[in-house]
Amino acid sequence: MTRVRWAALVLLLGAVAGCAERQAGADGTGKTCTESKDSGGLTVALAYTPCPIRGGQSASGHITVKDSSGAVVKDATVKVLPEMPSMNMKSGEQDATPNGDGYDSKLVLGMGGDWTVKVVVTRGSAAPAEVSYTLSAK
Ligand SMILES: [Cu+2]
Repeated sequence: MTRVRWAALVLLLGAVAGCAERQAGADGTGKTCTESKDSGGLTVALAYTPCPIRGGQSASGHITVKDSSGAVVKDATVKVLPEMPSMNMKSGEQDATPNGDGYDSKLVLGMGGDWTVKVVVTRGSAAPAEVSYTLSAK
């Protein structure tokens, strides 16, 4: 490849990267939505950013768990399991990491469309509590 072609390629790649950054800023990536569900005496809230989630991109999730008295549960094991029922499709399972008042997890919805995001909360030897959220990826 000649020097001129390399220069053109570098310019082209720079233009593509710049475009992606502008789009990320313009479509409100900072917006967070929260949904809450009850199961097995626990209230499990899922906050996710951006809202709506973009199909094929990694979003961030933060899960908080409260017991029936409203106390924050920080000693649970939390798993996140996204599925796309219409296509019998599953995305990568995530183990959420304890952080502050809850648990952090990536949320990777592999494509645009309706997803069921199952969150399984296990405490000690108790039966796991399971909640599902319906999230639409754009
Ligand atoms: Cu799919």
